[in-house]
Amino acid sequence: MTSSSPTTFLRALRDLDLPDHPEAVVVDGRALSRAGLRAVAVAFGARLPDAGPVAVFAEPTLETVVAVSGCLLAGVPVVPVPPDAGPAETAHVVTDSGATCWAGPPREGVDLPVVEVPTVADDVPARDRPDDLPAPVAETETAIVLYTSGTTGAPKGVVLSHRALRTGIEGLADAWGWTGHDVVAHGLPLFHTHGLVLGVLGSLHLGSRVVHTGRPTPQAYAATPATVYFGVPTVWTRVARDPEAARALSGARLLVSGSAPLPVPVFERLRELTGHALVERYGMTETMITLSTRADGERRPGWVGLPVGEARTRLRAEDGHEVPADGETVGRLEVSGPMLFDGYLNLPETTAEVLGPDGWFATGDLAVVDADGFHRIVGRESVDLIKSGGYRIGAGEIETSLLALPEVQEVAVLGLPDEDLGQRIVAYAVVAPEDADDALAARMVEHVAADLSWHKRPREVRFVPSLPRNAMGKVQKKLMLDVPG
Ligand code: MCA
Ligand code: AMP
Repeated sequence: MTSSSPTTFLRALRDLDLPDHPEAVVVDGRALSRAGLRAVAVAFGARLPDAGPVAVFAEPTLETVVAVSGCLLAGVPVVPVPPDAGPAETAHVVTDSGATCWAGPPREGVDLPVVEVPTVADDVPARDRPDDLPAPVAETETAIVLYTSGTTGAPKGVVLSHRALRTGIEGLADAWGWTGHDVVAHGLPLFHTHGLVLGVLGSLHLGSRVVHTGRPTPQAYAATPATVYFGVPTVWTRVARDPEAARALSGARLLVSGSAPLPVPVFERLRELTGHALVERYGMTETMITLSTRADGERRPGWVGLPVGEARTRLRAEDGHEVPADGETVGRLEVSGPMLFDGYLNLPETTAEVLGPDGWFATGDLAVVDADGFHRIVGRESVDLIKSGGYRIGAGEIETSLLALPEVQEVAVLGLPDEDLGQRIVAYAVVAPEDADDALAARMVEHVAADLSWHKRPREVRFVPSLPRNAMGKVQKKLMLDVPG
């Protein structure tokens, strides 16, 4: 296939050749068949004013699925907007992406024409309901722009083509034996790769049914019959603490964990309770899913397995040489393949720092590989990229936000180990002694939740007399991580 081939992403939604089901897509109890979804998605696409990107308020609703699918079928880039983002972050996403319209309820910080999202054919006037699929765009066209955090600055738009999404999903179909016979269940956010691209769009490409549980609680998973369950480690940690819910998942075909490291004790506990060794996979917004254990292969606790589909990996030492595949020597993980992103929107220099002209992307993760090609992720190079509950959060953006409060003189944000969230966001702040009280700590948390997003709020504030700095004045975060308490 050449790079200019027309897109076939969302094949099961385009062709309707696989068996349909009245509940092919269920979100929080509301359902559509694939034929029904296609009709309303095409009608939504027909309402778009131009070919500009569409900002979609990505609540976990059927409307979000319709709007995202409608954009992709129409060949128009889609920009999911986190529903918990504050006005400033929402405005940044909308402005930076160049979105020309808005799909969702009115929102502070958004001044774009609104396109109504239909959810049932009855909502769509007959003249708007031709269900004629628009001609597919080239595979190399942008499908989606996903905003994600870096170590500093505002979130960056990760530009992914139809080809990246298709090849990424088809690699997972091979690794997991994922077919139209599956029912996928999850309750993850619909503005990231895991919940939206894999859970929803992957199902619409491969023809599996998908059920979004509203929230990713153990009880909701237990109450949802499915063959494949997706969760971030926090979800699996909570399931492991609820034996009744865990046992309800025993009949599944696969339980899949990703987006952050799955603690080995959680893997072991779930094996006892469910009889399943979880499949663990590793990916990034920029790369889709690079590594995974296989449905038909070894599952090793603490390891993320083999390259998925057309993904290739290499591990490099500081001197640029590849490290030996001995299962011990740590190297910087690099990835190449057709599922890679095309760059950060409007940021060619930042893109060039991580994506080489040879097509290799530097992930910023440290890993080891053994002689069988099995990979283990050891950690990240930078302490400034935090993973909390599976969300990627930049320490820098939280620090910038907190420094806007007049009481905060200096601040350093760290991700400290947390049994539930993997890492919890802790803000170490220098303030005048008379200001250092619970009221200010609460205000700092609320400020970040409102200014950035709810999931970026510090879970804890610690007032300290000073921050450790080196001779250059740089805060020594690694030293702070070594100090208990
Ligand atoms: C939530 N709450 C709020 C708000 N939002 N309150 C006020 N304002 C808000 N905006 C309340 C909830 O109602 C709830 O209250 C409480 O806060 C906690 O909510 P919960 O959602 O349970 O949050 P949590 O416990 O902090 O989060 C755990 C979580 C969440 C559910 C696992 O972190 C999550 O959804 N993570 C998924 C992240 C993800 O999908 N990452 C994938 C990135 P109450 O309890 O009273 O009801 S993509 C990626 O990494 C790649 C490519 C990959 O490899 O997958
Ligand atoms: P995001 O762009 O939100 O997908 O975050 C990507 C980052 O999540 C990666 O660079 C890793 O640091 C981390 N990550 C994802 N999956 C795993 C995993 N299975 N084990 C360890 N880290 C992971």
